[in-house]
Amino acid sequence: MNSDKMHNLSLNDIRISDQFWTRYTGLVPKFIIPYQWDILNDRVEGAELSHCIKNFKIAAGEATGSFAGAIFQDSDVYKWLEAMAFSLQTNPDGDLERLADEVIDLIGRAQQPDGYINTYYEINEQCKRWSNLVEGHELYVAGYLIEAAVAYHDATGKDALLKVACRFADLICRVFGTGEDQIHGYPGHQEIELALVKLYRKTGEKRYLDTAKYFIDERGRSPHYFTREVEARGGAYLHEDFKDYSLKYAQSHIPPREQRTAEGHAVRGTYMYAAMADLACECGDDGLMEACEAIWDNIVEKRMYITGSVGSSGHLERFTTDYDLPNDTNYSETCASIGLVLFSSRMAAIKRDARYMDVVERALYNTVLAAISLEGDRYFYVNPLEVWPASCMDHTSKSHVKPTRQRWFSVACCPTNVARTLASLGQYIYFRDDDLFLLNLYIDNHTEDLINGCHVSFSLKSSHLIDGKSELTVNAKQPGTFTVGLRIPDYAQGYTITVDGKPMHPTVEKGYALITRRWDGKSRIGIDFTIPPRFVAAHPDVRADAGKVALVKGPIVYCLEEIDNGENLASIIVDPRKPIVEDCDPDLFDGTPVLRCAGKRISNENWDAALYQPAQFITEPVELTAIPYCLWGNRTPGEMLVWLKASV
Ligand code: FUB
Ligand code: ZN
Repeated sequence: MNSDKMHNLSLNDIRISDQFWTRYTGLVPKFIIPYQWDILNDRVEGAELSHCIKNFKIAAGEATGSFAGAIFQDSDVYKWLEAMAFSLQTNPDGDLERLADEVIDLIGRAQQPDGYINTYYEINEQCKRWSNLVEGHELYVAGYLIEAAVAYHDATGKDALLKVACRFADLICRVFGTGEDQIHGYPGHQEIELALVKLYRKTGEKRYLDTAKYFIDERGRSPHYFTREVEARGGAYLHEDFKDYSLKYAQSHIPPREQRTAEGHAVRGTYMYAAMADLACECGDDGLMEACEAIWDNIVEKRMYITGSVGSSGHLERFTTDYDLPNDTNYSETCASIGLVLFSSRMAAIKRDARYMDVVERALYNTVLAAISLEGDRYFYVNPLEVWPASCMDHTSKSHVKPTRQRWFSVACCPTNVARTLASLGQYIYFRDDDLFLLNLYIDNHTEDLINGCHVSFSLKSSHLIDGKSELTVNAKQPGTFTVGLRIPDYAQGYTITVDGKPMHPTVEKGYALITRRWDGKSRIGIDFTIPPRFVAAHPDVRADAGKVALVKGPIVYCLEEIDNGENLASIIVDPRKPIVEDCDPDLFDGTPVLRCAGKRISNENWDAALYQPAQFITEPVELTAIPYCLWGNRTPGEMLVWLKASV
């Protein structure tokens, strides 16, 4: 299995020039990294306090005070650093690099002599290391440190952070395992597993891979480590939320390789599934891969929102049951969508199967982008598909739903996760192997690579989101034979492919149209997908969407907003047989295509004070404007709706 895996290109080698995406990716070095730096230093007025840098200073003995923030607060600094590292790969910037080096020095000074680093436990000396794996997050935080260190080494070749990470990882490898003198536990929040695989790939040190594998193999074994740990504490929890804790919450009810459905906390789950895919590949473990395939199918066929988000329940941020996809009380945490991207992109590379990239694309274009404002200074943590702001009240089933993006959060895992995802977008565009080059995402870019010994440049120009057209220019500097594969997205209703204007009918394998030939000099591959806007329905067993339709075009899910369509969006009915018109208004989101269609609204004219009366509906015609879901909440706050009532 290992040998079949496709590889990502190095971010150093990809330049994104896409108009749709650079609106966001361009903000990373210019605004997002500096803004988040100010946040981490508590310098943004009106934002929740982070205290992150202060915690490191206290742990390093350079400031006084007590720890503040969530137990995993350090992870925000590490994710910010990883975003910085990815950004430096594509946008070298001396000032930002100097800032990163200063932060890395500080982290190094906060590390303890035996390699341990976690400011919560260092500052709160009475809290014993590794004593509360259920809630403690030490391994989760360590994972982000390791990922940042690998990325920073990739970006700069500097090894200061990598040394810090390796020393901590070495300690973790000594502390955890099956040996008599080792702790037989595993993380309460998965993340270390995929980080250790990265560290193994970076350093070639097998102990990192072995420990990642140990964490997956040990998890869910009976007698359960977490049960014993909680019992040893007399059933006490650090956080009140954990009173409803169950083994399923952290996917430790049965061994991961026996799991077939997505259960429990959605971020924990998706991170673990991503690590399982890595390990299945590295260790040639077919049993683990079988579990990954089944879980992925369960998510995508029964537990995922049309926007590529997961986690139907606001309570415990978790997966629930098949087809339970409520639109206004869901959690759909940004980090969980990012976890789904991590899982699906690994599956795509390992299985060489484009259907996994369909999900990566769905999550990126919808939930991940919705999570950040157009200015980059505000974020969604929870991503509902239906919002009536007045009803998002404290102490209700919607208390977690915020109708407007926030500057920051007291638990702020999502904003830095968005930053690192945007900064590393390039990694998803292509996969490559010795003689195979696969185009996954139709995002304008330029890259160069050595394929089958031949130096080749690839340039993609695409107006995919508007008219379905793209052109990939392949420039082979020396003649060479290799295969170029083009992903045929699941939403394409038809397509044509040409090479230098001549129609081609390439074979399609697992969703990739494969063109094998001897490439010599410049060739232009034209790809024209039929992707009209359309109404789609959900499986009839999705109770929340029964009798409703959503507007989509290609990967983009659309929604109605109050500012364009008036209040009470739930009173609108559309006829899915009626045409949808595409329109571009230069004054609306810089001409981003919007969709317009006719509908009708149930009027309240014939009602007086009565709450109920004999059914008699009066409707009035309305012209509706739908905008991309990812852009909602960027204007006057108000209602938002994805699934519209349909006259069937
Ligand atoms: O526990 C760490 C992070 O905080 C989780 O991934 C999020 O769901 C949030 O609860
Ligand atoms: Zn999050």
